[in-house]
Amino acid sequence: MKKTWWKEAVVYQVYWRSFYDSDGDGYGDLQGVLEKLDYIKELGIDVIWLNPFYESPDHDNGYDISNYYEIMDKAGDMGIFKKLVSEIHSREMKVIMDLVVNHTSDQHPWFIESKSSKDNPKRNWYIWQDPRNGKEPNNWRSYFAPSAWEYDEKTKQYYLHSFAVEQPDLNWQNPELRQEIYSMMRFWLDMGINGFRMDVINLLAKQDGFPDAEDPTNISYLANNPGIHEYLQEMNREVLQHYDGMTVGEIPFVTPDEGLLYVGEDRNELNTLFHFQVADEMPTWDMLRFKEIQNHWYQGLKGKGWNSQFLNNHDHTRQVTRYGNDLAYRVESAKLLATMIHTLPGTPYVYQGEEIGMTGVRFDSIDDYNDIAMKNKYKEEVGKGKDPNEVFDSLLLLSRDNSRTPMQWSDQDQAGFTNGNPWIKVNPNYKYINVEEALKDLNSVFYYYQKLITLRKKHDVMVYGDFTDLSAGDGHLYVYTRTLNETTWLIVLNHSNEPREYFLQKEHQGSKKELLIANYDNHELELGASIILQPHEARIYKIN
Ligand code: TEU
Repeated sequence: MKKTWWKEAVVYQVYWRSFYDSDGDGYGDLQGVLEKLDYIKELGIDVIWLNPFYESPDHDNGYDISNYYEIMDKAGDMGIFKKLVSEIHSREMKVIMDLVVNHTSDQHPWFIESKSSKDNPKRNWYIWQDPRNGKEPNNWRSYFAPSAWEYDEKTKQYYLHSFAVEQPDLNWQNPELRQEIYSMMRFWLDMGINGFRMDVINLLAKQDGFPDAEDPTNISYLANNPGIHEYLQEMNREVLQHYDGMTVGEIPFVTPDEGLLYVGEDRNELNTLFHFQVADEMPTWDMLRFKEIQNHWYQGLKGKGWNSQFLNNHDHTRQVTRYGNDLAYRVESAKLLATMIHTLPGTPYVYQGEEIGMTGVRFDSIDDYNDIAMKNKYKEEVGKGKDPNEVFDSLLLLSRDNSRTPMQWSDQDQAGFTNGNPWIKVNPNYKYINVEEALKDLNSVFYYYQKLITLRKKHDVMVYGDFTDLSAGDGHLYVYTRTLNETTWLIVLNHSNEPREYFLQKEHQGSKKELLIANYDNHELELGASIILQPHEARIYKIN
């Protein structure tokens, strides 16, 4: 495959409001990111992805934008942002921003105008429909609300919102709106940013005629609708192809075949994508399903398009809690998951705190939570008469706040995140899981990530090597090779709480091998017929 910087890169996601608070208001901020750039650089990161910091009433933590050209006070201001970009660049890193253009805030002046009357010139910038039999235009649900439609008393129509009521969907059929978005993208690219993570970008096109869904609870009808590829190709022609940026589309409800339509190298749309098959289909770890998903995507994109690898982000519970063992084997398991993500085909993402093995959280009451998705769901279910405690318990594992608690810098007050009152409580385990500890301990998760990232920089096989799964059918061991020209790496992972034996293929036995990295103190270089792996043990061998 064609070599490009974004295939070779490791991306670090900074959820800035929980990263580092430089001014004591309880929110992380851009100045805070700036102050921690050396830390990110030390890890070996190439690209920083910043979650949205545009002006916003902040109902959905910045994903409800009221002005695309300004920066919200909590985050800082344009001067600080420019300085941040230049400091990132001077450390030879790149920065990508969130692009949120499926919807705006209901406080965006465009929507205020659109809502003001049926003949307002901006009416058609959003999606308005007449009631059907005095009710919603159809039975669609939204991500965050029981209906995707909200009634406006004044103009007696409903508007569409795929997310919260406060996040009306833009009407991409309108060419004027599209041009306005393209100018906005140029504005930020011209300022020197290196690309975009594109929020739910496959939701831009809507189903013609707004038909009822057969199963309204399966909201995949919101995604991948006719017209989407024309929009993205136009966006590419008008904006993206004029910059050497990277684009990663957030693309839920997509199969590898459909995914290729977004990221195929001959398609002129996006560079790479996040699909959510793992997140959506695996509430907890399922080795067989995971292998199947990886194989599918590898086969589907092979030689034609590029994938991303991640197990968590600001919407999904921290990986060591959801998919590993955050108690008895927290450190081993955090390292195993890292080994896997950094050696599977695609660009790896590190979500802040993952590199020190931060875990999910369990607060006592719904009042300690902030996540609009969780809170709306709680209200909806309790409203139906369900037992509040049961509803609360059922929402804990997947609450988005699991990954949004403040970054744990030290064992000081508020984990060293802020001098003030943090906007969301810190995870009480900061006393022993924190950056200061990690940097003192040569066996820490942090240094393991650093080593993995260094390997990626030295060895093309980790980026471009062909992938072969050698462990089909095994529910605990994941063993695969990456091969590029004469070089072959063998990756051996025991994703379980018990020791397990792996029987090597004939051609991998014998002669001395190079052990490139391992998460147990172990130097077994002679590979016999089998190896015994400890719980959550991970090793990478160079076998050729
Ligand atoms: O998330 C969209 C979203 O809900 C998916 O990422 C979801 O996690 C996926 O479909 C798997 O189930 C994005 C942002 O990341 C999120 O924080 C925002 O709330 C949302 O869009 C609305 O902008």
